[in-house]
Formats: sequence, C-alpha cells, structure tokens
Amino acid sequence: MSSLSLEQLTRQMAAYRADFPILAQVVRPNVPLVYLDNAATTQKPLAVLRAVEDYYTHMNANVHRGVHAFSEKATAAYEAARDAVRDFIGAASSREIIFTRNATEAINLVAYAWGLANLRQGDHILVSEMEHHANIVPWQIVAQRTGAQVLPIPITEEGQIDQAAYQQLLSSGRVRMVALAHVSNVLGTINPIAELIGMAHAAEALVMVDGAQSAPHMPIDVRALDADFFAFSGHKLCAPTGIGVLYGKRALLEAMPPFLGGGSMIDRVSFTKTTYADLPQRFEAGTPNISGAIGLGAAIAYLRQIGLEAIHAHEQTLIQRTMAGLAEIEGVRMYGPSADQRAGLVAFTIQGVHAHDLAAGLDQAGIAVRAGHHCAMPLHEKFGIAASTRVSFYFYNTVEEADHFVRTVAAVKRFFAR
Ligand code: 7TS
Repeated sequence: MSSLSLEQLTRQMAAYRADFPILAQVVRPNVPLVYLDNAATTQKPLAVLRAVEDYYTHMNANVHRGVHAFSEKATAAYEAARDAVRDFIGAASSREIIFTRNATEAINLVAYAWGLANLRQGDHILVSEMEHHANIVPWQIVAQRTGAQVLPIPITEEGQIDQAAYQQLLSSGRVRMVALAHVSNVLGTINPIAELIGMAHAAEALVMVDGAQSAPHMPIDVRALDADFFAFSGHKLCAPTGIGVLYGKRALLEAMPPFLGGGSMIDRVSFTKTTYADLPQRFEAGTPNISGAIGLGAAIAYLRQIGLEAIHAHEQTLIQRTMAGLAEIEGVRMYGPSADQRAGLVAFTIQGVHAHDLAAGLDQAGIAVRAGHHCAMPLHEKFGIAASTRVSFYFYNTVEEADHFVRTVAAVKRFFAR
C-alpha cells in the first residue's frame, strides 16, 4: 500500500464499487444512491452474497451434530469462518472466538456471564461518556442486580477520554471492569486503547473493548492491545446482519459460567448435574447463524485482500475533505477531534436547521445519512444537543460523493435559512 500514491489509492478504492450491486441503485429515477450511513451498517459485496448462497445451495445442514457428510461440510465451513476471525483480530486460539448475533449480544454476554459471577456490592464499572448504549445499558442492568456502580469516565471538549479523570477513577481500587469504545460512533475519536487498557490493568481492572466501529476500518490485534474482551458486529464490515463476535482471553472465558443454556453448549445433561462443553461451544447455545458466520468469513477475506491500512488511509482522505468542506459552511458545528485523529465519520449540527430536516433534505438528493442521537444520548446531552446529523464513510465511497455531500449540505442550509 505504501507504494501507492493517494490518487492511485482513490482510484483503486473506486474500482471496488463494482463488487457492490446496491451501489448502482437509484433512490428515484435519475437520483443515484449515495450511501453515507456506513456506521449504521455497510453494504455487501458479491463475494459475501455468493458465499451465503453457496452455503444454502451446496451444503446446508446443522453443525456439530450430524455424522452425515453435509453436516461435516457445514461444520468445516463454520469453523473455517471462526479461524478467519481469529486471524483477522490476532487472537491466539479459535477457542477464544465466540459467535454472537452482534456486538450488542457480545457485550451482554460478558456483562451477564462475567458480571453476575464476579461483581459485588461496592464494585465500580467504568464506562466512558462516549459509549454507545450497547456498552452502557448491559452494565447498568448487571450493576442493579449485583449492587455494583456504573461510573462515567468524562471526555474533554475535543472528544477525547480525559485521562487524568480516568486515572483518578481507577485509583479508588474498586474498579473491576472498564467498558470502552475503540472508536466512537458519534465523535469518530480513535481512542488510545492500548494505553487505556494498560492503565486499567495497572489498577487490576478488566477491559471490555467495543470494537464495533474500529474492526471494520483499521487493523486489529487483540494481543498487542492486551484486550480482555473485544466485541464487533459482522454487518458493519460487509458481512450479513445477525452475526457478531466476542473475543475473550481464554482463561477469562473458561472461568465464566454460561450465558444461555440449551443444545450444543453442554457436555452431559442429567437432572442431578449438568456439565458444560468446552470453549467456544459453551457460549453458543442452540443452532447458530451458520450462513452468517460463513458470510463473515467471506467478508473478512474480501477486506483483507483490500487491506485494512489502505481502507483507513482512503477514509482519511474522505473525512479530511469533508470536514474542511463543512467548516466553510456558516453555523456548522462538528463534534469530536480533528480529522487525523478520527475514523471516517463526523457528526455535526447547523444552527437553525434541525438534524432531521437536514437528513431529509439530503435524502431528496439521494444521500443516505443518519440523524438523531445515534444511541449515544449521554454524549449528546454532554454537548447540549438533542440530535446531530452524521455522515459515515467506507472504502467504497468516493471523493466525488464526499464533495456532493458537502455541496448538498450547503444547499439544504440555504433553503432553511431563507
Ligand atoms: N457499539 C458501537 C460503538 C456502535 O456504533 C454500535 C452500533 C454498537 C455498539 C451496536 O452494534 P449492533 O450491531 O450490536 O447494533 N452503532 C450504530 C450506529 O451508530 N448507527 O446504527 C447503529
């Protein structure tokens, strides 16, 4: 990648658009789709669509049960997807990879299975003010059940974790778990997660990293980060919906009681004593999303061939250009750090224009963005706003789309300012 100029990179990325049939759709006659809502979910390339179709066409059977040929084929494909995830995030063993429905379920799994067994009255759970509700609410539920307390880690005006305040909270000696987003879905902030994990470990706390917005956009190495748990969703990285991943350090997962009970997760069942299966099956009760896992494996292969560093570099081009463009529009306020410290998304408000009106105006031009609180109400409250409009890129977005977006924002603003 380093041998490519930015211009070559831009051209190369645009070529991948041909792999995504949906990107050639129109919203209305003569209004092409400009899809800039990638933090919500991403589009799926033919390689993923075909992997799912191939599974149902050629090998559909339940996994880990049958002795028949197709069950073995399906099991091999399902487990190959697990190995692909292990390599993708640098885990030591595929046993540390648990398939879930999404990042939300992965976080809930840890909150319930680890939290109910380990949290006591007076323990502290830290969550940053920039967390998505998925990394706040499960901890609140489990805190209520155990008597533990959820405390917010403040963020600065620039949208970074306030490290002095974080250190202060850790120094109580009561913190057992720190729940942190790797990348914020509103501020775009890329948190210095290895450093923040090191601080937690020095205080003998574990860290749950919410990687929903990082895993799709940059290389991840859970061992280099020393993350205890790491969660992400397949659908935000070109895989189908309904498949997600929980990574956990083996010793931690092995010490955790099950989350859901049922088939597949047991060793022996009797009415006197039931014992549980080894990892990862212990945390995969019931028939899993087999086609989703296979689709995720295909998505990972596709992204790795593009290169996660190249993806990040291209998104940097798009976000720098977009933020520079938005800054020219009077009344625009952007939230979060400068472009070079963030992933490819920005949430903003325009004085006198409601976030939803702006999104509706953009939709008229075929541009898909999200408006609202983006499942981060405490963060919006912190900045004194009820809603923002968010544009979020992926590698298949082009410079032309970014420019079209900025021009259309300016036009919608002029319309409402009349
Ligand atoms: N964590 C973060 C940081 C997220 O951005 C999201 C989804 C989740 C967790 C939950 O992911 P899920 O796949 O389990 O739903 N964020 C968004 C968003 O920003 N707009 O739509 C979904």
